[in-house]
Amino acid sequence: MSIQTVGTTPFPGQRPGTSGLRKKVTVFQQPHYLENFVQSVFDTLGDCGGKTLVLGGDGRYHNRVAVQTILRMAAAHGFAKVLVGQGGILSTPAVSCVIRKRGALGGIVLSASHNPGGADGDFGIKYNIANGGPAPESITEAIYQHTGNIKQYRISDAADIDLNRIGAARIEAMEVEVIDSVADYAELMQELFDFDAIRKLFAGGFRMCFDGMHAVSGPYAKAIIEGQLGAPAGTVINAVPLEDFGGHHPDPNPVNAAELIALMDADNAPDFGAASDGDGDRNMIVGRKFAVTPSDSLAVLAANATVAPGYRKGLAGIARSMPTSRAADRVAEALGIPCFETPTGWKFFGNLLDAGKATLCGEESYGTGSDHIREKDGVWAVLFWLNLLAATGKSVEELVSAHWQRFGRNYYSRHDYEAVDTKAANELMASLRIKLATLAGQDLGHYVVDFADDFEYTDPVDGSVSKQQGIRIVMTNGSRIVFRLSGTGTEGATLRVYLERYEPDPKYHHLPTQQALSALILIAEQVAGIADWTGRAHPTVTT
Ligand code: VG1
Ligand code: CO
Repeated sequence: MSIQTVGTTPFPGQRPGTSGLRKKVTVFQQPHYLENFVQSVFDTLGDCGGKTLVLGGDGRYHNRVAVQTILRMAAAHGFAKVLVGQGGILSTPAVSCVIRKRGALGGIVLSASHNPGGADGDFGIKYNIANGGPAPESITEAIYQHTGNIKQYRISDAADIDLNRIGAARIEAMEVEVIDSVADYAELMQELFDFDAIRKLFAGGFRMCFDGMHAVSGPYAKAIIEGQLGAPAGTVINAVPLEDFGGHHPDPNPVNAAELIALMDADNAPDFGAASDGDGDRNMIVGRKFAVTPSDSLAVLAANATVAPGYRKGLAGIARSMPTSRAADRVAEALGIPCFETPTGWKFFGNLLDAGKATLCGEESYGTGSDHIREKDGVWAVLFWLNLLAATGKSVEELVSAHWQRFGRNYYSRHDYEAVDTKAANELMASLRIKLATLAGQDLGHYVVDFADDFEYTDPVDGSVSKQQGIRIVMTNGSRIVFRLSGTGTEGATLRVYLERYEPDPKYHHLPTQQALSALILIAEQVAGIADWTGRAHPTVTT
C-alpha cells in the first residue's frame, strides 16, 4: 500500500451550482474527473491532519465506485479518520447529523438529489462544512478556482474497503469506520418528537403511506416509522434504494410521485401520505385527496411548532427562500418573530441557523428543516407532521384549512420549463432585466406592479452579498411572479416561474390552484415572452 501522485489537467465547468457539482454519470466516469474535484476540495481545506471526514451518498449508480476513490484520496491527504455509511449509504440530512454529532471537519455527500439516476442519469458531489451544512459560496468558489489550475492529485493504491460490514478498517495511516447509516439520525429524531404520542396514533389504527421512491430515505423511514413507531409493515413503499431509483425521477412532487397521489385520491386512502427525494432531504405531505404545498407546510409547522418537544420553547425566527410563498411571513408576524428571505439553496440558511436567528427554514421546492441540523430534512418533516396529527387529532386537510381561515391563503404554483436552449433562457432573463426599471406602476390587467427587481441578498451575519438571485415582479396587492434559472440541472437550462396570490377571504379558499392563478400566469408568460424565447407554449412540470 502506497500513496501515488498522479498528473492531471483541468476539466472545464467544475463549478458547484445550487447544491454541489452535478453532471451526467458519464461525465463523472471520465478518468480523473471525480479525482480533480475531490483534490480541489481537499486543497481548499488545507492540512487535514488529525481531522475526521464523513462520507456517504444516496446509493445511485456510481456511488460505491466514488466512495472507494474518495476514501483512497482522503488517506493520501492525511485525514485521521473517515466515517462512511454502510454500503456507502447516507442521506443528506444524515451526513449533516453525523458531522455535528461526531465533531467532524466536514463531509462529502454523493448525490444529484432529485435528478434521475442510473448509468445514463446524473451524479453529483457536494462538500459540507463543520456545522453540517452545505459549503457557502466563498468555499465553493475557492474549490472551483482550484479545479481550473489542478496539475496533480494524490491517491493511495490500497484495495477496496468492505463497505457492507460495520466496523473499522485502515487505508495507509487513516482509519475508516463503516457506520450504521440510520442510527445517529434516528436517535436525534427521538429527541425532537413525541414518539409515544405517534406510537399511540398508529396503535389506534391510523394509516399512512411513505413513498421512499427507491431512493435513500427508505431505510430511514422503515427503521423509524415502521421499526420505532410501530406503523404496520408495508407503510413504507418503494423502500429499497436502487441504483436507478427503479427508473423513476426521485422528486417528491405530485407529478413524479404519481403512485402515492393515486393512492391518496382513492376512496379507501390512508390518513396520511408522504414522500422524499433521492438524497432524503425533500418531503411532500399529502392528506386524503389533499396535497399540501411546501410553502403551506412550512407555515403550518411554524404556527404549531410547540406541539413537538424539540420546539416547545418556541421559534427564534423563520427563514424562507425568496421564491417560497409568504405564508410563513404571516405566521412570523403573528408570533412576533422575524422572517428572513434568502436566495434559493440551503447554504444560505446556515449562518442564520448558526447565529440562532432562525429555527425553522423552508423552500417551495419541497424542502423544510430546522436548527437540528444544517440541511433540509425529509423524514424530519414527516415526523413533525405525524407529531402534529397525533397532538391535535385533526386531519391534514382540517389543519391546513384552519390555517387558511386564520392567516389567509397564499395560492402558489411553480411552472418549470425544462431542458430549454441555454442561450435562449439567458436571453429571456437578460431582456426581463432590461424591462425591470419600467415595470413599476404599470397596470397589467387585474394587477398593478408595485416594484420589480433582481433579488440581491446581503447575509445579515457575515455581510456577504449574492446578486442576481431571481427576478421578482411584486404587485400592489402582494401577489408575485418570480423568474429564475435552475442551478441543479444537467441538460440545457430550466426556467422556473413562481406564482403567488394572497386570498384573505375564506369564501375563495378552495379554488383549483391553476385557476386561482390564471391571470398571473398569463402576465408571466407575456412579460417574459416565454413562448417566443423558448418555443414552449406550456411548462414541462407544474407543481
Ligand atoms: C432546486 C430547488 C432549490 C433546492 C435545490 C437543491 O434548485 O429549486 O430550492 O435547494 O434544488 O435541492 P434549482 O437551482 O434547480 O432551482 V436538492 O433536494 O436537489 O439538493
Ligand atoms: Co435532495
